[in-house]
Amino acid sequence: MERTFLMIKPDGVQRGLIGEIIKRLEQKGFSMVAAKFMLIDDELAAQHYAEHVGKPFFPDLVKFITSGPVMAMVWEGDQIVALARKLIGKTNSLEAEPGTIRGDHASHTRFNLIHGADSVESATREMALYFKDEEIVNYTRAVQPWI
Ligand code: IDP
Ligand code: MG
Repeated sequence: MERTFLMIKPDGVQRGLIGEIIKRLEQKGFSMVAAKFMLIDDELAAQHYAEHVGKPFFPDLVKFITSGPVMAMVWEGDQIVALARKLIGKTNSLEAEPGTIRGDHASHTRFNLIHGADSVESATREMALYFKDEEIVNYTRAVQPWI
């Protein structure tokens, strides 16, 4: 079973979409194994988005991601890293297909509601940035054999 790091961004929290987003992840058959409602400071933002330091959109991205509370989470499921990225939808608002979280609820590239780790390596790195090992809960949902 694979794990990934997912985070509802400040726009998702402010727009009251925490429940909607979590509902979609649950309906897909994924299991939440850790969650933290929190603020991100500039330092954590720079660590999280280290790959984007120096890009034109970086300053606005940091301003956005630190602008209000986020819901940081770890979810579990078979091939969840790639599957969650599909569920989330493409980064560019014009490419985020209807049916995806971004395609259905976001209309701008920066304000795109949810972050999802883009590879198993990124997932491991990001989980460690936000959670201690003991904050991730090991359990199996009773319905798992049917998923
Ligand atoms: P991802 O979130 O789909 O993995 P990344 O390329 O990793 O996309 O970019 C990180 C975040 O930076 C995006 O989710 C979005 O909020 C913002 N972003 C990316 N590209 C642009 C852009 O061209 N303009 C404005 N914001 C952008
Ligand atoms: Mg990314």
